[in-house]
Amino acid sequence: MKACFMGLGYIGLPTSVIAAKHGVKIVGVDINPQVVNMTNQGRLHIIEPGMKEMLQEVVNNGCLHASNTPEVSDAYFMVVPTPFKGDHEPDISYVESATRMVLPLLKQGDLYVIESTSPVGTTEKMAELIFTERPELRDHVYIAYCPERVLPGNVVYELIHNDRVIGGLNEASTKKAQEFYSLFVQGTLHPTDCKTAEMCKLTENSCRDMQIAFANELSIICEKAGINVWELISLANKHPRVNILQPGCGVGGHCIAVDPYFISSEFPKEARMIAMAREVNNSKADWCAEKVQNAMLRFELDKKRKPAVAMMGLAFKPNIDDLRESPAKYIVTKVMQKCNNASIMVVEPNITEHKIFKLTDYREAYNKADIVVFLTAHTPFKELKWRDDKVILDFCGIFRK
Ligand code: SAJ
Repeated sequence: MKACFMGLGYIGLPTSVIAAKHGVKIVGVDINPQVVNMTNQGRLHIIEPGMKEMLQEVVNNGCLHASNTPEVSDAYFMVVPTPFKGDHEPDISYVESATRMVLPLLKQGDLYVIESTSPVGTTEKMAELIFTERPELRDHVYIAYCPERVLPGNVVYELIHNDRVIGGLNEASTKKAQEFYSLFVQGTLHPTDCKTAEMCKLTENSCRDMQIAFANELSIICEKAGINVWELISLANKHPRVNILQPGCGVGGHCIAVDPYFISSEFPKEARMIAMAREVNNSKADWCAEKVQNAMLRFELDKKRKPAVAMMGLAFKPNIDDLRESPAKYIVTKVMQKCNNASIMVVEPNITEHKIFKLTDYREAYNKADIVVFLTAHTPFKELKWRDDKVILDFCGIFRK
């Protein structure tokens, strides 16, 4: 069995490495020459615990190699980005161009799978593209959608153990795709049709976005009411059927902050709560930035001098180095733009250097600052002791009860 993975990013690379470990011969394709070179040298271009050793092993034993063009295989996987454009409409052009690249190689009996998060109807659209260009393949290739659902940072475990949803263009395609994933997935492979599988991925991330929006909305209400939101949530969660997530300074990353728009842009009248959750989570970052600016102004009025401010955390979630769509980074930038004469220290313990922000050690910043703003709940911050002599804005529950 030989498989061709189109896209060697955060999902394509780990999936192809795990498949190679389970006996599938892999060609991984990427348009970025640096990614291709590094992969062929057995060097990991992403940060993912446990992945480096596995990549070295499958490259050294010849089970996986990278290239900038696809090769004739038995199965083809589209694992490329699907960003949004304009007014949050999904952009499936990468899926389409990856499909066009493999089109000339497809032959009878092959499997074609989309893993990229995609708007409903994408698999059927790509099937039409394939059959228009290669009419002789109609009813002779297997086409399916199988979304990934792994959590960055825990990918090796989740790729093998999570259940997966597999939606074929027809039953034969679903079965063929199930056969492939059963080579390395120990979780259950749930069969469905391709539209349901597409919607399922969008639903999972929209559900989490809505639950976080509920927590963020509560945090704003509690602030006005003078209630500790962390204590409140922990108490409410003692109810056997209540499980509220944690508020923060907003929602970031390339999944939860993006995927709900794939539903709301296509169903704008119907997707009212989904769209509202996005608004609530986006506006939480502005609310936090405003709180910081107000605290700075108050300090200046009271003390007749400008405060030293520590902004703690830039990553989009705890204990990672990923700043994509990070609300923390957005807040730091906004505060810096509004208060350009202020002394602002920026802290991110998971990266050593940043091309825009000069980074300060977290202990030093905490000691020196008059105002401390906790944006990302990185574990090292939790060692710090509460100080009554500082103004502390704890947006992510470092000192939660
Ligand atoms: N967040 C909160 N409060 C919480 C949980 C998260 O504010 O209680 C924030 C985080 O700080 C972060 C954002 O939400 O800014 C997203 O983080 P996350 O850990 O919830 O999710 P991601 O984006 O790293 O990964 C999600 C996962 N989806 C779900 O849990 C439903 C993952 O399983 C998916 O594979 C991934 O999206 C994806 O690729 O779609």
